[in-house]
Amino acid sequence: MKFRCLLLLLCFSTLMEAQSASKPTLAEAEQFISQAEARLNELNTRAARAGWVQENFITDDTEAIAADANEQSTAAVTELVEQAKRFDGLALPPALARKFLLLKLGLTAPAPKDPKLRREMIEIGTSLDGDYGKGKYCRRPDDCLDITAIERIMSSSRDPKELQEVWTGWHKVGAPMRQRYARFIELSNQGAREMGFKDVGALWRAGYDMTPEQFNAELERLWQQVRPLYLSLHMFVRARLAQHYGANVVPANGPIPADLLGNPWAQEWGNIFPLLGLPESSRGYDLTELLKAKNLDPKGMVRYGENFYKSLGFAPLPPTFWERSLFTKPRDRDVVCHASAWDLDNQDDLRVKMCIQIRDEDFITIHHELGHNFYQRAYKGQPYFFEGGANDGFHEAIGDTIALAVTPEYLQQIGLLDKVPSADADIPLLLKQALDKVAFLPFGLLIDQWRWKVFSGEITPANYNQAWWDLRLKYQGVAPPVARSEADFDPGAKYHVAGNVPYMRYFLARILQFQFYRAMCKEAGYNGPLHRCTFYNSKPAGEKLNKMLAMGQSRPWPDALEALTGQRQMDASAILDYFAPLQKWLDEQNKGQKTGW
Ligand code: X8Z
Ligand code: ZN
Repeated sequence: MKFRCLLLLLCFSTLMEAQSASKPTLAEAEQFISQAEARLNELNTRAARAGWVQENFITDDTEAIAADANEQSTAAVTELVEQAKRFDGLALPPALARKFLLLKLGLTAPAPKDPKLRREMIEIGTSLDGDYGKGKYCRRPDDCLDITAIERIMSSSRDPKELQEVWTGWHKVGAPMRQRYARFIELSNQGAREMGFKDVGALWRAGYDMTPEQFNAELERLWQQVRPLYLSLHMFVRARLAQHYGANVVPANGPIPADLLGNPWAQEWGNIFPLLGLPESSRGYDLTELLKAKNLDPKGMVRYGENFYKSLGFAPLPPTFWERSLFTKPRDRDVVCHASAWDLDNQDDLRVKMCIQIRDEDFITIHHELGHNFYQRAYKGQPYFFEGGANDGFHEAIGDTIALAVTPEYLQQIGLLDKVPSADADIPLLLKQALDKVAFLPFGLLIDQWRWKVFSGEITPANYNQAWWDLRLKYQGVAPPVARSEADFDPGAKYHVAGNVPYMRYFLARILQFQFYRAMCKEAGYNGPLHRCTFYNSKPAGEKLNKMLAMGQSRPWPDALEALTGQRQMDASAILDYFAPLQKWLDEQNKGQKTGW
């Protein structure tokens, strides 16, 4: 019996060797990919369910369960990538070759083949995400602030002492992550190398249908296009903040303290509009006030978002979306409040998870999240590997494109605003918009400049924090409000670093959304000043958008871009067009002042 068995085994392994040694055929490659798609689809659905529970109920147990599921799908990808090497060099039709590439790019955190190391990496990743979600700053033992409370204070407090204290308090969540983060980088880099990439950053940059060098050049080109606008905004804001807080708090020619910009990360500045010397009423309305006046609850806000998509011809969200989503921060447990959109089964189980506050910022974020959900549903007919954004910047841009069409005219049409303000309100409205959209650009660009260098080893744990603040200074012109050291780990106080979510996508999205918006306005037959356009109710604009969304990731992104905009290049001229009147106004305000820091 033993003998027979051994023989059988021998025969079997000889057969396998013969198969892997023989030249693989196209039919085998096709079969390999279709089996991989079925397997990963199932494992991902399981991991998504476990991840949903973990982020909605952070406990040691849910972390362990999520880590298990994540481990299984990560192990499967690692194994499949290894097996796929057999097909290297085989001439494949473009769509199939694309699937092989997308298989390799499927893991944001590639893991070592060694199961023990893989487990270690995944446990660290899950614990960092959980630590961010549980993060709190306790001013007093009975007064602990979570990130939602921190954001609220930083957006509305005008007391520099309080701002500095709360900023410093929140940034304490980073320090305990430092060592685990360094180990996480080490392990994931090992995984990337075993897959044939130089490091994880190289893997992340491989998802843009061009070489890493070309991608870097594209980023630089786009940044140089928008940098003058950012510098004008920075100069103006600094001068007005100096008037408000005094030159001892805001230096006339230096960087702006990062705690004074209305947001814990100084990434979007819209909340400090009231400090900039324009009368609050100059905008004609305040969206937060309108939402409050309507007595809207979080779900009601999401309904408005859904309604916009429906007006473009998209089908309503399924009932399960409303039953299963999280819209309000639970009182009695820790959740990851950072907004996200989920597609649990690659079919209809779409959800958002968000701790909604009744304010303008969240109204925009709701449209952003729904953009992910409508994209997910539009490409659900694609094969597994093509279920994704044309590139990740596209995914982040869709909802923002819709939110750009939330104009005074639109708000009036849906009954939130009585009277559309006159053209006098244009500059104040554009300024408010620029504080969010333009201020974000250098922030969006620098996070992964930092991370790519961390992955490549150019930034080491010994200078994590210094390098972070060097980039913040170089690109944003902001400085920490209190002295920092390598005992701190300020990158960890930003969700996407703790949660290992790539960030360049948001920079790309800030450029792309204006390009999409301009194209949809054109499709809707609009031809006034760009910033006044809404394409609410335009079926032609919706159809064009849907055409691009339905392509998913099946084609190189320039094809998708062309489908919506007719252009094959990312192009910052749309964002510049949109803000052209503001740029002119800022130039006048800034006369005689020094630019830069
Ligand atoms: O993370 C997000 C979304 C979820 S994908 C809420 N955003 C970035 C951030 O908050 O840092 C949207 C804008 C940038
Ligand atoms: Zn997003």
